[in-house]
Amino acid sequence: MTGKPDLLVIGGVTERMMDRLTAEFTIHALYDQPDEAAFLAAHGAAITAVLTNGHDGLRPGLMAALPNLKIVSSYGVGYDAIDATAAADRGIVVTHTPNVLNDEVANTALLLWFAVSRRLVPHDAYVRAGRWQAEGNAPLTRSVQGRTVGIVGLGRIGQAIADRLAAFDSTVIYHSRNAKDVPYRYYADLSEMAADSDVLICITPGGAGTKHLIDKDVIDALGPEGILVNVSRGSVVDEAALVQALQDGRLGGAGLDVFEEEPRVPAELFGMDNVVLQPHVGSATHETRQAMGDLTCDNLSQWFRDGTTITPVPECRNIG
Ligand code: NAP
Ligand code: 8YV
Repeated sequence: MTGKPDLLVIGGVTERMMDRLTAEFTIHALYDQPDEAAFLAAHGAAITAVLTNGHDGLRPGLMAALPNLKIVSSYGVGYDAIDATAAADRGIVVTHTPNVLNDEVANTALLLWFAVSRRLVPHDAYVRAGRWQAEGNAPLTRSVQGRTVGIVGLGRIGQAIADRLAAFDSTVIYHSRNAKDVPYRYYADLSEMAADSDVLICITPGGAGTKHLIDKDVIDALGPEGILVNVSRGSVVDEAALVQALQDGRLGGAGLDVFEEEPRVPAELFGMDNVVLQPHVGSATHETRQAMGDLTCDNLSQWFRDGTTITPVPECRNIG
């Protein structure tokens, strides 16, 4: 008996986080348990804190098996894999890591758009295959300068994307549920915005409210010269409709960091040179993951110190 609170760690964490957590908590790593049911029967009642991430979240059955849970600290900003309303109803506070990753994810969004538009990956292959020498200059590409960029979800990260777009003389337009006090044109109708966009960058939360927001109609409105960038959640885009549109030539290209069934990616995309694929790495740099990890741990430490948290999700702002 150490007297330290019992923390259930659901997914992998960095060494820096683990060093700090070990000093403050009795750690139970769920991923090390060969028999989850037996583990929960033995330790479920002792666990007062959970550390998870945007991907693993917290399954409802697991939350139910932790009767004395007080806090869920998630290593990421998106928390669609955690039922925060159910947690709030039980008096459990859920925290996440907003803002510290805005710049990184915004950079990733532009990186994907630029890579697709300027054919970065096929051009790299062209050089490596000796084709530059053998066949001469590669074909021309489409400029990223002076484009109309539609941002789907003008929140913290969406605004960071818009800020960067000024350097590329973009016309920024946006769609969200509510119009904001910003100098960009608001579209209540997403298909209408897609029709006016050269590039559509999707950066809403995931979950039921945004499921397949980018559907066949939106993709068709974006059209054969349009580029779709998704750095939000795979669930936001109807992936089957996207694959079909790319196969039919009804969409110009796509830069995708997230997928409906990660880590499974539709194999049809692998042979397409107008598509750039990333393994959900929008925030995955040493610098940003360190800031996210520190905030994830800070929320836990502060809760056990004084019963408050730094960055609770909106559903839990009245707890602690
Ligand atoms: P945020 O500040 O809450 O912004 C979300 C935006 O989406 C808001 O503008 C919101 O505006 C809009 N929105 C919400 N529901 C919508 C709907 N049904 N239709 C249209 N717009 C909707 O969140 P954030 O910090 O920018 O993060 C956004 C998301 O990015 C996260 O939730 C996460 O899923 C994703 N993300 C991905 C990565 C990655 O590695 N790829 C990294 C970080 C974050 P209204 O309320 O006006 O609708
Ligand atoms: C993380 C993310 O990859 O913050 C988010 O919502 O999607 C990413 O930053 C994810 O949370 C896993 O840690």
